[in-house]
Amino acid sequence: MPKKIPARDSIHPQPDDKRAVNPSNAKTESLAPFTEDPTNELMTTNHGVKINDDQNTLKAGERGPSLLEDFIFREKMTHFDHERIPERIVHARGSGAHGVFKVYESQSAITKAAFLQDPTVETPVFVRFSTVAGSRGSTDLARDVRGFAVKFYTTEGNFDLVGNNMPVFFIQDAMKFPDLIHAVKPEPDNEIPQAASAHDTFWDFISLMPESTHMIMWLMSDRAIPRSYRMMEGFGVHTFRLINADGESHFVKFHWKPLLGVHSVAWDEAQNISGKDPDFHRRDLWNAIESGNFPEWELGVQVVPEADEHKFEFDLLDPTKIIPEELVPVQRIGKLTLNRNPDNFFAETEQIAFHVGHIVPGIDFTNDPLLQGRLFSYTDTQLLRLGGPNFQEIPINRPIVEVHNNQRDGHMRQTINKSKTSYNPNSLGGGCPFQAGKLQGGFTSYTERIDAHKIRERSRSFFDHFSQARLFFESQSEPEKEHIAQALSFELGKVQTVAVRERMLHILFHVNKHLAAQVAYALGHHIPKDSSAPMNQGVPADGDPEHYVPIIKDSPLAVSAALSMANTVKDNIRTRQIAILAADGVDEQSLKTVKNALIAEGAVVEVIAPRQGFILSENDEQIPVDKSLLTAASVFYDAVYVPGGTNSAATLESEAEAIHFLNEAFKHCKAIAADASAIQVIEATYFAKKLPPDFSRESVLTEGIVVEKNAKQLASLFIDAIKQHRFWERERPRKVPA
Ligand code: HDD
Repeated sequence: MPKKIPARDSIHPQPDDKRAVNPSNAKTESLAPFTEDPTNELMTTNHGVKINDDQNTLKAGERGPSLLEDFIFREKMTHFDHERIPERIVHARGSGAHGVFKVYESQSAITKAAFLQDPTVETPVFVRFSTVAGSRGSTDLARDVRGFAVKFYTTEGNFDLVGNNMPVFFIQDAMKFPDLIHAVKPEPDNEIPQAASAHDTFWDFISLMPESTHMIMWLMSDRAIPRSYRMMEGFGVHTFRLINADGESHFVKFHWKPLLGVHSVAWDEAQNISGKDPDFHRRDLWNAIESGNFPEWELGVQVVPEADEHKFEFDLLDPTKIIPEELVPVQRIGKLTLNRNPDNFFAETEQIAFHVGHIVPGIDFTNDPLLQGRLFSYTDTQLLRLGGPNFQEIPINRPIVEVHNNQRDGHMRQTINKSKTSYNPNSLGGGCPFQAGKLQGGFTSYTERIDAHKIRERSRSFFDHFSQARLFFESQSEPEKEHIAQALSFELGKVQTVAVRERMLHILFHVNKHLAAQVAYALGHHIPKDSSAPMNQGVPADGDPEHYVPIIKDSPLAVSAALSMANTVKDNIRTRQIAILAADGVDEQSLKTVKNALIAEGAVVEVIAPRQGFILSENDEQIPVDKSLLTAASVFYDAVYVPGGTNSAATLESEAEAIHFLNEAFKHCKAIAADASAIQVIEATYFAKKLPPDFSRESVLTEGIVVEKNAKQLASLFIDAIKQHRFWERERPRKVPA
């Protein structure tokens, strides 16, 4: 039995360490015996022998050769040589955290799942967010789908909700998954580009797969460049089933709704962050949890009774379709809170093994052909990645309930199974372990009636590829539409093969003619007129091209408000990062008034000055500097404030980096505030001339620029502006030279 070591929190409780108050839960306790802490311990080999010298190899004489006998060196080096495991074939780049889930009220009417019954029960979870295409070391800010995978350690075993931050997928059948990923990953001859879809093979594939059009709209939207993992929605994508105690089934779509709202960065900002801090999202998640700003999401469900399966214009089994919230509202049934960072990235975040097939009684699959294929892939991939069939024994993967079955042995087996029998039925082991009857919580699959021919085909109900792509596009605000057009122009602009670009224009034509025209113009192409030609997806198996011709129709809904990020939560500034640009001679009164007001609203504020250390205020007070203009950049912040003070303003006005900071913040549509006495700094920016002659209260909501004498008044206007997140209207008339 390994030594029982207390979890990190109880070893090093610190006064300001919010982690110390984390409730311990069944998963924390299950991890504790495997947790190592070197504090006040002596160094040993892996076999427990104390090490006297970790600096030198054993040698034949001071200047002689090293000896093979040196078991300490051999062990250390061998372990090092074997430290790496294959990265995930997709979603390699990720970041994770521990947390808890609580249901608001019993969901017994629709499901018997134990973790959805009792509002007093906290279910431990581990969540991993990820990008899809990039390698482990790639940037967080790539234009990409984000993975949103949640492992619930329930009292009935593990339930994994392995979702994304977009509610649909590129393809309808898992058969196409390797093709999709081969197309988006770096090209095979030169392994370029890293973590980017802007290249020929991706768009070649997409242009031949009209079923991907809806997902492409999401991918080209700002959803693909989130401000933070904490500000993303999550979706289970497929239609699943919920099963209640009477065996009744309801179809369900799972949603995660972030309490901070859904926010993104600008594309130029994303590219800039990728260079300056490729760990931007990882750092943001880590810092938020370390500082006690625990990220929260509500679990939402859209529930469709079994009898309504065929009520919709689309097929519930088609993963390229959403159920618009106007048709079936999202009911918020519980809350997820991430409250503890992992102790060790590799042991927890890297080794966690999700599987869409990990379900518990009360939840079941549907026949969505993408979901069905996923049911095979996830265990298969862990066998390679984690090295064998015992990956479920890795501490982070263990359920909090006991495991008893007749599976045995294999590489790295940890469990010491007692009993002479490892087969069932048996009499020598008393018949143990027993099968669990229904009343004992044994899992039984939903008894769906299937009466069908074996057939390698796709249902005709899957062939409307454009109506929801159009619904998504039409539901966007004007700036969001503009961003989609720009993203498509960027991505297709990187494509070398003219025929691929042309095929994509034909597809876009079916979404929105104006969008197709805008992109065609940017690419220097003709606006497509006839759009029927390139719609087949290769040669159909039965030789009948009819089977691959998309159905062109409209969605019964013109727009769906939930699809636009413009309608998201904008009522708070919690955890927003605010920069205060200051220099020696700053007016400490206004600096402190505004800083305190921002902190009181939950923002994170940093003072940035020409150099690190301290600045001296007008009244010779020392004000600590958090970052210098050299290490900070506007792209790390959501808003910027310039306090008054004649000398400070004069210094900043002549400091090119400070002016660039402001110009760039303006370019990226962020809230900017300045004390009236620091107006000369604003006047030194290129955008000053674009503003109305006197900046007033009225200018705040349209432009997000506040210039004000009274610090309290300024703080309140500035806070209102930051709540808006970004002032996208500023982008027109463009362009900004920052
Ligand atoms: Fe997948 C990982 C989400 C389709 C095969 N997938 C993976 C992860 C997420 C998703 C979030 C990372 C989990 C983690 O953090 O460890 N995948 C999705 C969603 C899909 C989807 C929402 C469509 C609705 N995936 C999909 C298909 C297949 C796979 C169709 C194959 C048939 N996915 C995998 C995989 C991965 C994976 C190869 C790589 C690493 C892993 O599983 O553990 O098995």
